[in-house]
Amino acid sequence: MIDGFLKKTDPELHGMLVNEDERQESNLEMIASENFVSRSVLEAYTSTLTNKYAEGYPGRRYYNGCDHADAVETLAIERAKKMFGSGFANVQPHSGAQANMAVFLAFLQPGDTFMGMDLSHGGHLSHGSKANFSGKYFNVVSYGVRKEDARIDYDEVLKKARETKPKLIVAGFSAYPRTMDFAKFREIADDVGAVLMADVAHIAGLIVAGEHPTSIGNAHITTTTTHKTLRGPRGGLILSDTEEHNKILNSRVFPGVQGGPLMHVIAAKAAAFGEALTPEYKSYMKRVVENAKVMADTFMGRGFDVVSGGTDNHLVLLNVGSRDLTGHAAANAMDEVGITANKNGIPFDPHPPTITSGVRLGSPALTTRGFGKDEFIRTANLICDLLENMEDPGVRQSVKAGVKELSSAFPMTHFRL
Ligand code: DSN
Repeated sequence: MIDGFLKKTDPELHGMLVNEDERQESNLEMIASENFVSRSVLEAYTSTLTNKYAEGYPGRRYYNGCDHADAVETLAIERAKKMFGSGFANVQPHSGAQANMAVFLAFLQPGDTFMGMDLSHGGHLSHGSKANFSGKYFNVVSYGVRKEDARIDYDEVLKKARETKPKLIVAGFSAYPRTMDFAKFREIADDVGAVLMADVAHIAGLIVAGEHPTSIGNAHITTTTTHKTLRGPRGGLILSDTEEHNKILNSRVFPGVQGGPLMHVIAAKAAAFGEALTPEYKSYMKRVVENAKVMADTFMGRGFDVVSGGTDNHLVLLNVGSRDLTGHAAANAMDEVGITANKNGIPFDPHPPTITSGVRLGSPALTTRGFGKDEFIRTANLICDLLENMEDPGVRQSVKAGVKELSSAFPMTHFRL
């Protein structure tokens, strides 16, 4: 956190926030959807724009006093367009799920059919889970991955699309370690006359840096969050290809699903987008992908089952079920020694989402911290040591010591002045 008044005015809350700073610094953060923002992003996030109501869009606000808000939002929009090479951008969604909701409201009526990846095969809650608005208000047809190789079966997607005639198809995921073929998805969408929406929340940074084929030009609409590989503040973003789509999406974000935009978050998005346009960011993303690969190779070298036999992106899905463990037990044991990850369902998982047979691990945050291949190999080996000896307190102690050594060697200096 940025030190200032809080320590004096509210020591109780200050203490809690410092505890979180310390947790982030002493633990190894491997949740694939998390990252560490720069000091500049954090500073923009804590700006006085948090005080400002700015319903509407630049030049067309419902409140006065928006000149500076307009300048900031326009800057964020221009940078977003430049980053992705897209024609139009809406930087107001408060989150990825709200970005997706706005797209659904733009192209679907309640009861209409859309297709999305099954949550248990790597999709996302907002891609049609029954527990989410997307699954409650629309008729959802889910596609998944093949049992043999855990890859999307595009022939099966086409077959299902022809049978069910969805109005919209979502190409996106939160736990698919392989390259997504957006061109193939567009062929399928065109075949059935559907709108193609790409949700690139996890791989946005890879796309910006050229480490994953882009959805722009294939998908009619692309949504993303801004806080994962993009390394910005928590929030959402919508990119579109035509004036007509942009117009309807703008109206679905505000006033469709949101009120006033979070202008301080939009300022922090502008700061992060500025960083993502630099050569340093490009080289960071290259390292993110290399580090995930080296991590997957290390697990497989130790005889662990990595879903799909490796990774093309920033995440690795470890099948701990094949070692008679649950994701729940494995992720908790990792947490105890200071390695933060999340239990995750794997395709055809026999366990429910609260238990699971998998652990999802990502390289973005630790790569930001400065970890290179050697450190990822060491970290993966520590995880294997732990998972092979779950009941051995001596191993736990030595893994914990290894974690401490690694975290101490990479202080989070990028945060500080
Ligand atoms: N919860 C995010 C993730 O961890 O992938 C997706 O919204």
